Amino acid sequence: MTMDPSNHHKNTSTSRRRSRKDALRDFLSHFQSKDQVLITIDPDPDAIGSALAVKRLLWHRVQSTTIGIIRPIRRLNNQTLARLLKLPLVQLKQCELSKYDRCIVVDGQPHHNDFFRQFSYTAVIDHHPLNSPVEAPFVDIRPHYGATSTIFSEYLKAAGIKPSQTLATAMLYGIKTDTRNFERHTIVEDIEAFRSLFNSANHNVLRKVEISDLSIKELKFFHKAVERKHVVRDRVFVHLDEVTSADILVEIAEFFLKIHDISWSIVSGIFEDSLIIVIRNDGYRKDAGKLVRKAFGGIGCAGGHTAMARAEIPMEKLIQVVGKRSSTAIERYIRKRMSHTE
Ligand SMILES: [Mn+2]
Repeated sequence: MTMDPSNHHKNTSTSRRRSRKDALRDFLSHFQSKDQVLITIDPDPDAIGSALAVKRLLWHRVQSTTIGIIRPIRRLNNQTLARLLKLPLVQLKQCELSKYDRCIVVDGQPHHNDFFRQFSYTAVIDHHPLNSPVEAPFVDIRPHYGATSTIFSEYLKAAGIKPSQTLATAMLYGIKTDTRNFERHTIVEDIEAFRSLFNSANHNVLRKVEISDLSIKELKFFHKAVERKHVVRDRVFVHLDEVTSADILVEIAEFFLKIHDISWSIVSGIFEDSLIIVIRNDGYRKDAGKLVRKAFGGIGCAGGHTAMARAEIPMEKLIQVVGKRSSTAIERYIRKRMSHTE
């Protein structure tokens, strides 16, 4: 950071630093050396990074800290993060909750879900909007922050702690995911936290985590997609029949956009008795949302933004229009609708 020589800046930054130290002291004052502390999280990257930061802040200050996740980790990227960094995350069991003396929730608030609601929290540290009042001995909620990990990078700084590689990597990934690589809701504090964590993080792990969004089972859909694709000028169309999740359609739609002269990718499949059509384009002078509403808005629900859109049509309705449930008929229908509304 550049130094501003003016006194005004000096004063504000000094007072801010002092108040952060006060906040840290206040936070720590709620814990005693005999405490067994439970940190509860809904395990997304920002919550994981924040919980690890709490664990570090309370290290050697309390008897034990446990990071309890309220559900199994679903996203493959996050599973990869936990596996590569060997993160100490514990799936919480109802019967074991009574042994903890103090509970903390980070990157969430007590009323956010039924699991959190059962605890009487000692501390709540979060960045989500404050829609209903939060009562706890220590509350630090900053809705203007892009990530809770950013708040914790300030606590670590106030405590004079240099984060370990594992901690820095998890917090950096938390900030990157919550701000979608600074494409949304980012303030200068998030960028400053990113900068201060950057050199301590393991960028090889981070890269592997960020690209790990496929399972080996899903490869068969890629195989099918490559075999079945229809290229019409700068558009790729693929219909995949039954799929095991709608996410695979998104992954395949994004995959085809990697082809340098393809501008549109239109990938469809049947999931839970609806036809789902996922559309991606290069985002230049195009409007996927408008196109999809025109093409399919009359028969199903359709919407999106300039570069990404999606339509869902109940199979019952689709068959009324298409006549039969065959792949070729469905595919031809989608292609026709998409070209009529150019
Ligand atoms: Mn968050």
